[in-house]
Amino acid sequence: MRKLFGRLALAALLGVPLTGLLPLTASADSLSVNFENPPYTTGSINGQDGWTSTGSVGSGCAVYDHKVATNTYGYATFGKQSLRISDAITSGCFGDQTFAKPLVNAVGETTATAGTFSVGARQNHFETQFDIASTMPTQQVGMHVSVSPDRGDGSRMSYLRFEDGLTGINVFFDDVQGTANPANFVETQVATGLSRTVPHKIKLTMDVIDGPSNDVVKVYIDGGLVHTGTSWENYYRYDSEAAAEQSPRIVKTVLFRSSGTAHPANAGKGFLFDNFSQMSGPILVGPPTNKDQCKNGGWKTFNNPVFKNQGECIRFVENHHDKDDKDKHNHGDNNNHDHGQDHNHNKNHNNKHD
Ligand SMILES: [Ca+2]
Ligand SMILES: [Ca+2]
Repeated sequence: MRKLFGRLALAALLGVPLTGLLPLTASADSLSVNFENPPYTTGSINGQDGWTSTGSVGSGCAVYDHKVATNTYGYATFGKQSLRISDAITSGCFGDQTFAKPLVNAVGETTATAGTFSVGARQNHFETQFDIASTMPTQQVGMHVSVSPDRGDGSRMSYLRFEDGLTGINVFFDDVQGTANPANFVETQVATGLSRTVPHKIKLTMDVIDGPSNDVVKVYIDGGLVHTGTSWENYYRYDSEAAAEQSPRIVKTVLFRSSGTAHPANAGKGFLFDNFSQMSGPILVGPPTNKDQCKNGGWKTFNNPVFKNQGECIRFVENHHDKDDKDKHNHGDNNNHDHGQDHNHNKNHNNKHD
């Protein structure tokens, strides 16, 4: 992990959240969007199926080049339409950029504030996943866009930035480390030179846990975990820039944002986003890795997956884990071996739950 920017430079790049009002639309706890027709039509996504992008229709700081576009790019998994975003036009504003249809049940620790937005049934786990691809096989100089879990007004709780580099798409992750004021934003490059000619699957998960310095954010690219970091909770808790609302923020949508230096040559091009999803729910517990974790009511503590009873939990472990163990430890004395192992794990189990 390395710090690429001084804090002021980074703050200028990232900007500061603005308070804004956005209409909320009823939705479920999870949302999957492929931008196909129906209901999506080409042109601005503002007002389509609960998405907002008021700038892109001329009602914001700038008319961003964020549009539902016909897929003429040959990506089979993208269907006939995708969300296309370029950095031809940028601004330092937030509430007028592109936001996914918000979830009903927001994610936030107990003290996370909602501003003008509704919370629903508060959850502590957020996930978003989407595919990104380039509209061009060659570099679009300067092309960049950021994607952030947000409550709907630019109160970002995490941050990914995609940049078109010399060798392909570069991906950066920013989190806030420590409790300093001003906040210590740390940028980490989590991917370098992703191919411009195939889509890439991006996934970000966020566990928010009561108290400072403990949220867990994970970034996956093309199925592999590339980084584990934390959220921006401590920026909102400790940085005097956030004095007007000195608390972490809820998350219920994803912000796609064009800020920083504009590159007009990228107009009508940029990156495609498709197969988007987001969800809120409880922090995942499991899967169990030892049968004794299922015993003494332990099966009830798992939600990944959920078990109906102890037997189902034990069968799951037998099918997913013990086979590996036996292969690894098959010395012909399985009975004794398993017995000793069970004993140890039982102790661990009790310690954890007492
Ligand atoms: Ca599509
Ligand atoms: Ca926390």
